[in-house]
Amino acid sequence: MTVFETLLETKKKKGAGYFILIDPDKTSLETLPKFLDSALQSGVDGFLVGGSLLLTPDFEVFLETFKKNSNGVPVIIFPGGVHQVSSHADAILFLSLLSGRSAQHIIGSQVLAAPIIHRAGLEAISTAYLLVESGRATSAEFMSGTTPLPRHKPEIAVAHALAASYMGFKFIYLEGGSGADQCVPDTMILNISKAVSTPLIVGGGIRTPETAAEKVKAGASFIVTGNILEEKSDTAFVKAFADAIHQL
Ligand code: 1GP
Repeated sequence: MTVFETLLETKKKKGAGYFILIDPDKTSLETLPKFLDSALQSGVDGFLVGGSLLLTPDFEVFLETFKKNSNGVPVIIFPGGVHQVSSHADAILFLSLLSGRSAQHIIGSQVLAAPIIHRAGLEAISTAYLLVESGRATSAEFMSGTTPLPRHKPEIAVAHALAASYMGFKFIYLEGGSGADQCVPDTMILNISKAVSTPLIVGGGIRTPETAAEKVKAGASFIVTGNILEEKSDTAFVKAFADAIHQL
């Protein structure tokens, strides 16, 4: 079974899935095994690994350690650039920044990355990446130099999601941005989920299990949390997220 098929099964069985995002620049190799153990006990469905920058010298070693401690739960690269590819992961989100109008971020970097991904034997999961305005400039917005979708214009977001679905993307990632002030609005998620059947990943600024549950009720298939677990990562808190997201 591919990673994508496994994730679809998770959604079917649990109602929605929970992804934890780990930025290699913010997590030390020493603390990683303990953190992963706690996350696995809590019922996480997948790990996303990546960041806007990569100051950490060894992405390969980081992913190798990650994979060894992930107990079979999918490890998926969430790349901030073409330099974030490793054969130690199970899959990579093959992102195209459809909310922007930069050819480089829609297809240019993808052409550079494709042969590297092919050589690494990684499963590439095509993902339409839609940045959504979230109160203040985020790293993704700054680094890509693109304008996010206006948060109070769900119809514009729906048009982008429809385009993504007609283009055959496997996932649509609605992204408020790491550490966003405001997360993706429920109305936007609701409108998009009514218009397309492509599974929606929603992340950015989700700080409580209650907020995560609201996003699932609005139509999110997968929820991502990153920053909040850098502040607080005890097993009970992570489990509260998993339980709020698994609504079946
Ligand atoms: C960012 O969607 C992810 O790419 C997670 O965001 O770090 O704000 O949880 P947070």
